[in-house]
Amino acid sequence: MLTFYNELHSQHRGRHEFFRGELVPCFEKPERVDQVLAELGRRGLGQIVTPHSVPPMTLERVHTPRYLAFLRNAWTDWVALDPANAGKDAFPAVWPVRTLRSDIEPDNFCAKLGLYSMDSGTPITSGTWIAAKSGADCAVNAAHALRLGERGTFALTRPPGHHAGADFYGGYCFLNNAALAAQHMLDDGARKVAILDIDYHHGNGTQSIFYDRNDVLFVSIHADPRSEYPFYLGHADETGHGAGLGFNVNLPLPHGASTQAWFAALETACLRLQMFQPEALVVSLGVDTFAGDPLSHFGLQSADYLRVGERIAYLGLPTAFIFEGGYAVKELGVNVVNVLEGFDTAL
Ligand code: SP5
Ligand code: ZN
Repeated sequence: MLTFYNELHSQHRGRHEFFRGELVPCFEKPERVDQVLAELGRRGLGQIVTPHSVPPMTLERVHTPRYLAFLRNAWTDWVALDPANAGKDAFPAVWPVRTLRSDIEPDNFCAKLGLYSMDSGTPITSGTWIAAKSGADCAVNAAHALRLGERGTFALTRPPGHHAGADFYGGYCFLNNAALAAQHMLDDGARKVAILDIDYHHGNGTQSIFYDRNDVLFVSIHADPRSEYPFYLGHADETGHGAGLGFNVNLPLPHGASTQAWFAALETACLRLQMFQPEALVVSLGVDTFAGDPLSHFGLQSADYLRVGERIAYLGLPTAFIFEGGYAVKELGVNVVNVLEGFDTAL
């Protein structure tokens, strides 16, 4: 396993997120990646390298220019509202739902925050842009290494990416690392790429980015959005649109689903991936399916993650793992590295 490590991840350091009427400490914190890096070192799972930066144009293959401009300037604009904002995270407080217009970008920065976001749980901080941009570099590097012949690569980065759409952030995500990885391989000559999203939460951003396309198959196993974030996308009847019809597969599981049910869904996912015959696979690797996760209600145990990696390896595809969610910080290293080791040692 060749790991690309985004050492600038810690530049994104949110203080709080809104939860039920109050500000609570962020679940998505730098210690998450620190734990995985430490465990990778202990287990000696192969080289850990620093990614090269990719041209800014690469981001525009997935995200809109006006969203990227917003995100790049967000912190400066936030502090320009009031110098005292330098000590506070930026949060939206107003959103252009349904009959309100989102085609005109307001001048007011607070209004921009709402235009480009989907929740109040995702703080923008002074280093958010640099962490997210270098994270995107990290994911694209992991994808490119597959094109150069690597069998398995890992993008160790945060903030995560799979909730971020072409022009919005949310769910702790700003740039869609998995989508950028898949798009990069297509731009480099791959004809078909698949994305398997095994984070506890539905990858609404990734789904929406590829929803009308047949060159990317998106398959996701996640908690039923009726009861879990992101709530407004991720149902089984979302199968794609236009040319993309049949190229989106959602496998939602009920609140508290058993580990057996989860692995049965993984089997279904793998069959669909195999039928698609992609040239490469991107895995949105969230381990918030862990029994001890503070946000989630599935029951996977640490040892189960070895089987997850093993099953993915049996697909026989060049695979880039992209780190997403997982908030049981103490066990995070073991759970993530178990997936990678299961992949490496299979066959
Ligand atoms: C990448 C990723 O896993 N994003 C998840 C975003 C979930 N945001 C909603 C979190 C709600 C916080 N709930 C606190 C429950 C405390 N028991
Ligand atoms: Zn998640």
